[in-house]
Amino acid sequence: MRLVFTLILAIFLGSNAVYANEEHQHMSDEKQAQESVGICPVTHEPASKEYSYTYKGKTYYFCCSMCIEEFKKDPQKYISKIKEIYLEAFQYGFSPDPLVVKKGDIVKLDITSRDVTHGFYIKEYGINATIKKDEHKKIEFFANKTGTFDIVCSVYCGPGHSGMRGRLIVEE
Ligand SMILES: [Cu+2]
Repeated sequence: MRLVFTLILAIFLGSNAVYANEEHQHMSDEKQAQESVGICPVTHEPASKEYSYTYKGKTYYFCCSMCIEEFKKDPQKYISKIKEIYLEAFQYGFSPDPLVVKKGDIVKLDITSRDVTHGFYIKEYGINATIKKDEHKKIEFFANKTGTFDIVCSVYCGPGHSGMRGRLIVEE
């Protein structure tokens, strides 16, 4: 029984990964961020509104019903990998800096701007967002690449714009 389940899961994960890649080519990152309900904590693929499960007062979204069952077996195992981080952009930097996470984390950013409109661009993770003053943007990504990455402001925000940098460190 267990083997059958594993096989089905493997097939499902395989097809899902392809789907995610195709989807990515058609949608801009901005659009994807707006429509997405985040990343499935089990497969790390885009989650769907249709598959939600509330645990200890918090609602989590999944890519399929099987992932909900998987999550229920050991919720803490998956929740411990979700890092919620509040981040501020300002003239001319980001706080916290560096932003430090671990490989395998699902990073949920709540980004705001203290002053003017800024951009939040991380090339290696395909993230690019625009954040207006006092606006809160939620950005989620799966930290699957280790290293130190530049966070760049992608919207002209004043004379110091070109020097506006932050760092993302993804630890092994
Ligand atoms: Cu800026």
